[in-house]
Formats: sequence, structure tokens, C-alpha cells
Amino acid sequence: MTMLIRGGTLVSTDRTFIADILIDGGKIIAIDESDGSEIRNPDTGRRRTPPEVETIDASGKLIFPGGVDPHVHLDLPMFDTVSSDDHYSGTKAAAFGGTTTVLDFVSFDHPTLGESVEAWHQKAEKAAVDYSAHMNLTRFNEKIAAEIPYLLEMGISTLKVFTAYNGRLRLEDGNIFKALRVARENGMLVMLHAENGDVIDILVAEALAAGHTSPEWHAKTRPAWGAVESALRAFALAATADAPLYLVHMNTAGEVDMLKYGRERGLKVMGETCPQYLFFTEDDLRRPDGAKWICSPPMRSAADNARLSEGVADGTIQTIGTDHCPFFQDGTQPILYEGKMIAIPGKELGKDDFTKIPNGLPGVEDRLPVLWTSGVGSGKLTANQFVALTSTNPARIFGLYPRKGALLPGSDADIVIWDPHRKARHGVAQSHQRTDYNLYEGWELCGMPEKVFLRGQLIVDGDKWLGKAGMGEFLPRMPGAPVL
Ligand code: DUC
Ligand code: ZN
Ligand code: ZN
Repeated sequence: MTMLIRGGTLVSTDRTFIADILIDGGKIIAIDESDGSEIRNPDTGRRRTPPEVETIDASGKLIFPGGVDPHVHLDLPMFDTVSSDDHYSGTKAAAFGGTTTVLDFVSFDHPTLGESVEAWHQKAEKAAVDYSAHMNLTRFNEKIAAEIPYLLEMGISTLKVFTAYNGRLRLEDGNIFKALRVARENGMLVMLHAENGDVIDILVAEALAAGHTSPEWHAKTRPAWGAVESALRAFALAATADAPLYLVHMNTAGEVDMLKYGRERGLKVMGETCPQYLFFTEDDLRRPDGAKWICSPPMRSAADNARLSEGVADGTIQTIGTDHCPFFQDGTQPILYEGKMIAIPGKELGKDDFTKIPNGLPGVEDRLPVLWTSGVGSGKLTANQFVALTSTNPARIFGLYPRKGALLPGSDADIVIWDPHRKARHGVAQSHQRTDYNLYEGWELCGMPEKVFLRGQLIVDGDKWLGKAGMGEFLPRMPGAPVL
């Protein structure tokens, strides 16, 4: 079906301009910047005017490419429970927040990488927006190394490694170095979770032995210096392997300093932060409901928030993802979700022991509205930077551009019509994330999606959900994506 979005103000990474967008077959087929009253038929070159096509008036509204969240965890088993958004509920929430592509993670919990990817596909196929995944490389030997290039045949071009979670997810430095070399040879990108696993294990054991069980000890036992040193350590490994490296969920000022240091020396290093690390601190963990803020890496200080915001604004940091991995605050109390009562064990599991609190937060839906209000609304970011950080840069870094992250002829018609003046008090009652709390409860937001299209199909219209489970497509990704 052909459709025309007329008179909106398009925002790309470097331009803001009024244009009409012609959509057909799920793709953008023309962008017309003339006077907004006519549009050329791309086949005949002749001008054609509505009502030949279904027309949506977007005058006075902004138009963004659909958001790309480079970092979500859907249906992730953790401790004795599972993250409370699955691939349907999490992607529905994403859509309500203006995000039409999510990148999840494949757990390496089958004998081979290939079998792990297959198992993930079974869970992910109910996604309501487009999706792909990074491979968690949490074991390593020569056989696994030899299998890595075959991930590309499955459309997976990124590997996540960890310097923490000893005995579970962590790779030794030598294996990270080898993985970086395999990645470089195959045009793949390695992503790093930077914390110091050895130090964490010692501090956790000491804290528990001393009877410290409250949520703030989660942060106290995962020191910021661990993130700083392991980021620099991995940058050094990447430099030696001549490989690109992407630092996920940056939460400390020191990581911003290390990223700047590496980039100034020509290393192929990039970074991501998440909204929660811009606004919240260890003080939030000391609240009576502090478990809500438990995630890894943890919240830090106001100075860290400020340095991260500075790194976002000055281009040291390339993307803003969410690390969306929600759990109920109180999973003994059901909530109403799509007409059914649902309860999933959550943060209450750790009420007597911070090490048993499931790690993770909701955020996939909040990302764009919260960042728009706090970043663009306050003048710290331009609308163009906002689009770069939340859509175009992740699409480019993860091999999805220009299919995603762009408003260009040939791109998927993933389009957000954004009302920069719409105000709302945000909170769990407004949210579609399948959990019982929202981190931004009571925040006054200004600017949010009005309509969201996935490949030309209207899936969110104001408060109405028009999407459905399974309409998301898996996005195979190509090797050789650029380093920004
Ligand atoms: N951190 C979390 O808090 N949850 C899921 C995975 C991660 O890295
Ligand atoms: Zn991580
Ligand atoms: Zn994560």
C-alpha cells in the first residue's frame, strides 16, 4: 500500500528539514523537499498529488527514523526467575517508546554457538518489532573459535565478552585477545562488559561474611575502578589485535576518560551508555525500595552522571541503549497485562541478600521520551544528536544501516511521528513494560511518539496498540560495519 506522510520536519544526524515521505511496500521510496504540496512518482517522474495515496498530515510534528536499541535482554533466565518482558511484551513496549529495532543477546547455553542461536530464534520469533542479537561469548577454546565465523552465516556479526562473573560468563584476557583476533579477521565486532570479576568476588564474600545484605552493597562490591581498569585493559588488547571494540553500558566517569584516551590515540573503540547511568546514583540503592535500581554495572555518583552526560554530548560516546532487563519489584503481587493477571518472581528474591536480587531494570520504552526531555528539552543535545545516539549510530555500528536508522529512499519505513509538545507525567501506569514499577515515576516529560510505523505499518497510534506478536522480522547483519 502506498502512503504519504506529509509536511513533517525530518530529523537526521546532520539536517532538519520539512519534507514529504512516500512509502510503498514497507520501504521509503521518496523524500520530497519541494513545497510539500506535490510529490513525484518515482517510476514515471510525473507529479502526483493526494488523494491518490493515503495521506497522513505530520505538519508541526518531527519525524525520526525508528529507534534502534542496541542492548536489551528479553526472556533472560536469571537466578531463580526470568526477565519479565519476553520478546513480545518487550518489543511492544519498545514500539510505544518509538523504538522499532532491538538487539537482544544469545546466551551460550547449548553445546555449540549454532545451537544456542537456534534456541534463541525459537524464543524471539514472537517479537513485534524487528530484531537481531549479539552472541554472548562466555566460553572459549579452539573449537569455539573455529565456529565463530559461521555466526555470520546466521546473520550474527557481534560477540559480547565479560571481564566479570568468574566461573560463569567471564573470559580470561588471553581468550578475549584471541576472540578479538578472530573478530578482526572476519569483520566482526566485540562488545565488552567491563568490571573486575576477581575483585567483585572478594568484596562480595567479605560483605556477606560481615552481614551486609542490603542493596547498596551491590554497588559497594562492584567498584568503579574495576570498570575503568578493565575497559583500558580491553582497549589495550583490542589495539594489539588491531580489532574494534565497543564498550557496553558505560556507568563511570573513568570509562569516559579511557574511551576518550583510546579514541584520541586512534584506537577503534566506541562506547554506549544507558539513561539510568545519567540520572541515578548509589543513593537510590539506599532507599527502602533500592532493589529497583539493582543492575550490573551499578549506579554510581552524581559526578559520574555528569561526566557520562558530557561524553554523550561531546561525541566521545556513540550510542544510548537501555540494557532493558526488567524484573518485578514484588513478584508475589500480580499485575494486569493484556487482560490477564501475571506475576513473575522478581527483586523480592533478594530481600535478605543483595546477591540474590535479579540484576536489571526496565527502560526500553522510556529511552526516547526521557532522553528527549532531559537532553534536547534542556538544550544539552540537539535533535540531530538525539537521532544519532538512539537510532542512526547503533544502526551503523551494528550493520543495519541504511535499512534501519535512516529516513532515506530504500530504507525500511520505520518512522516515528514525534510530538515535541506532548506533555505527560510518566510512570508505571502509562508504561507498557511488563513490570510493576517505572524508574522515572512522576517525571514530567515533554515530547513523545504520536505514531510509530514498522515497515510502513502503523503499530502505535497514540495510546492504541495496532501491532501484533510475530510481526517483527529477524535482521541478518553483515560483517565489516564501520567504526564511528
Ligand atoms: N546487567 C544487568 O543488570 N542485567 C542483565 C545483564 C547485564 O549485563
Ligand atoms: Zn553487560
Ligand atoms: Zn546487558
